[in-house]
Amino acid sequence: MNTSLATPRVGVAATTLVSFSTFSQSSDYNLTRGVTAISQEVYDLHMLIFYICCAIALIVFGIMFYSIFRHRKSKGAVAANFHESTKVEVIWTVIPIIILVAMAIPATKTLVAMEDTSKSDLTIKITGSQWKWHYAYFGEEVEFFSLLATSQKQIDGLEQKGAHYLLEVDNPLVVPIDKKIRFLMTSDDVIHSWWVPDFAVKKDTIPGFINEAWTKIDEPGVYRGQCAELCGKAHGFMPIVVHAMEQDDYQQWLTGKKQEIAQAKAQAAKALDVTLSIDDLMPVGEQIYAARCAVCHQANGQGIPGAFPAIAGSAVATTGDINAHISKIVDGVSGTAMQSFANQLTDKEIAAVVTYQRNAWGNDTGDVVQASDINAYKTDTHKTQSDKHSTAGE
Ligand code: HEC
Ligand SMILES: [Cu+2]
Repeated sequence: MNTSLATPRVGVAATTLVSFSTFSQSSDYNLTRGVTAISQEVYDLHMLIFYICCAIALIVFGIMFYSIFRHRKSKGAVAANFHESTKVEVIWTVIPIIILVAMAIPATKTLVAMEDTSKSDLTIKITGSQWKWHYAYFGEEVEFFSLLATSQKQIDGLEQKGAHYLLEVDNPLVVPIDKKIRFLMTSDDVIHSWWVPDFAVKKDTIPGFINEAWTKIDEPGVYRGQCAELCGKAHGFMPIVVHAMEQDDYQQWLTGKKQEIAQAKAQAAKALDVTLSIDDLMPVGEQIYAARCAVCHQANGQGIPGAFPAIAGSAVATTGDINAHISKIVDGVSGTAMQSFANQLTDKEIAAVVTYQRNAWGNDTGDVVQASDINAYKTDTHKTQSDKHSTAGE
């Protein structure tokens, strides 16, 4: 700071100016510069238009306050009385038009660049659903769900909140740097919005629609974002985490992920031959329930009246027909928030969570459901459906 400034008041003004320019460097209050060429462009555009607005405000209010002060009544000022001055009207129409056009030209250029998804190196489909993201890499057979990883204890205030509270996930999206990545975005239920400020990407994901966006990241790093469209109860609990890596690291990750997926498939197949005891299934089921079901049906199984049914004491989870219970999880209930978990959980996981629901919170049915039961249910219903199709065709 310049110490030669005469009065403290000027000092304050100067400090404000200094912090104003550092403010544009990096600030919690300003837009981020981000880590892509587009985000830099968006940032520059934002600052340019902000400064134009400041200049306009300064000129307009300057003239206004000067005029009020200079031509005040106590000085004996008499108001001029004129109507329909064509000259003035032309001036106050033409000047704003020039300013607007001058702002629209760079803004349009940036917007057009943001929409241009051509010549991409890699395509990733992003699907939002209540309340998680699903990523599918085109041509790679790699796809996975990405869920909030913050523990319920932190959310409930029973544990110290971590550095990335509500901004951490189990499976981050992993992408290479310096490659043009095209995103195809859609939703399975309501409208969500995939937003990562560092990329200047914020796009609605709409059921039945596919929106496009793209990014090309300059620096390796971990970038975080959130769903930016109010999408229901756990809207604030579906963060986005992107790991941007050098090409080699990315390839290595991709190979590892493919192995992981293949292993999981092999394990799921093996699980069909295994008969587990209730003591084996309950802890697994409890964990899955906490991670995947409690957000709606609540940890105590009581649900939320009017929105999510209670599982504790529910007829579906306590009486005879276990397939009716399995159906809720495998098929979902169409038109409601109860989605199909057939592709989100393995047969063993579904078996565990069904067993858990049938024996927790005083549901004590003693029923034990095995992975093979889930598999049998899937095969049966599939067969019935194709039977129906063939009958309909006759
Ligand atoms: C996004 C919210 C949501 C999530 C997450 C969710 N459910 Fe549901 N679930 C519902 C809703 C809503 C219904 C009621 C559907 C209807 O109208 O029949 C329901 C119904 C059910 C029922 C039938 C209850 C009854 O008595 O009718 C069962 C069983 C069930 N869910 C199990 C699960 C399991 C297991 C999970 C986790 C793997 C889960 N749900 C996750 C919203 C959810
Ligand atoms: Cu959302």
